Amino acid sequence: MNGYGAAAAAPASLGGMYGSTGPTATETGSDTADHGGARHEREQLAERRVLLMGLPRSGKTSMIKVVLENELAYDTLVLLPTQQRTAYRMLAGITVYDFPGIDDYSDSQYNTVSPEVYEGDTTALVFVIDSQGDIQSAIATLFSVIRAAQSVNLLIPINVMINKVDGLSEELKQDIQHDIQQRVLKNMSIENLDPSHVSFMLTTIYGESIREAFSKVIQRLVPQHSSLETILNSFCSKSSLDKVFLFDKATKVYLSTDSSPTFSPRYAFACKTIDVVEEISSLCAPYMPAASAAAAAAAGGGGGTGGGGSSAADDDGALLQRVNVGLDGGYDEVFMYQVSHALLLFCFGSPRIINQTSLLEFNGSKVAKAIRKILSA
Ligand SMILES: Nc1nc2c(ncn2[C@@H]2O[C@H](COP(=O)(O)OP(=O)(O)O)[C@@H](O)[C@H]2O)c(=O)[nH]1
Ligand SMILES: [Mg+2]
Repeated sequence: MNGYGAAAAAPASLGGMYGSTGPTATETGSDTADHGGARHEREQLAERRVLLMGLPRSGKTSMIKVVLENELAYDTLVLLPTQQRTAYRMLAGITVYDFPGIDDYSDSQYNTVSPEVYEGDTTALVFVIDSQGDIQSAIATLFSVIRAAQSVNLLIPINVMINKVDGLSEELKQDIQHDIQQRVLKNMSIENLDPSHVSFMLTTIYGESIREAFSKVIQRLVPQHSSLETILNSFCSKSSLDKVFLFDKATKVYLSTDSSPTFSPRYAFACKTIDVVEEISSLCAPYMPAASAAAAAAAGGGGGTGGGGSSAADDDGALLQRVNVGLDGGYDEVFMYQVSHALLLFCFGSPRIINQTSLLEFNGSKVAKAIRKILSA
């Protein structure tokens, strides 16, 4: 659907297996990197990184396939086990490292994870627990990882994703989360580990919860994330908007949002609307005023229009699209602003802003320029 998804999420070069003495290859075999003697040298890891860990078959690789490579959840049913750590590059210089599953943390393979993997204030840890699997072993392994990570980086965010919650009732999901949360926090206090950077999320690859969870993890790693939030706050207040998301179009992960509360149904709605509008756009010939079309073509951006609303492009090819939708029984205005070929602002507003589209376009173009500058996108 999007023009660059595969390239943006393609596996990047691989770090070697820790402690290996020979060349290693990516899972896809497309890239090799020699990290002979890696135990003694510094790891060649991306500065902004997400470490994806957990027991085998908890769903780590599936998450990546669905979120970063736009595969259907059903296509992950027969994934082969991950043999080697594999890197997937995202926007904004962030790399997600998919680790092989860990059966037993004391197993030599995992014990050789170099401590510096956990270092740095732009490193985040995601630990995936299968909600329908062996939770006891998963928690034991999680503790080994927390001990190792906090011994070198006390501030590392630890995101526990309780996965495979599809098909569970709301009540059961809450019970499972409560149970896991209680056990982890209790044991942390017994072991004198710091619980303040541990968070818990319920996820399934069969829904938007996995993209939302990834968004929350990744936001903190985005360059100048607090400046982005300030820009979006000001965009909201100056343009009478209720909520703005800055989306990576390829993955529908949001890189930033304003500081008002984020409600999951709104995020899920935004994802679905982007899909629908893109689908319509791919079917319809794009309409653009002649001058704007030329500017968009020159900037190499633009994309399609449509989705039942109006559109206009600014000098940089950034494009405003308006879509009327019914939300929560009420009637909201939804605007999408193409910041670049890769980024999109998704704005929720009340019906009264329908008369202020020129203000929105003006402010949107300023905000888009500032975002492009920050993210070099
Ligand atoms: N029902 C369900 N199955 C999932 C989910 N996530 C992953 N799976 C399945 O779990 C199995 C193992 O997934 P995989 O990604 O290989 O796990 P990994 O070893 O942690 O990388 C696959 O058959 C996936 O389809 C989920 O959210 N719900
Ligand atoms: Mg795997």
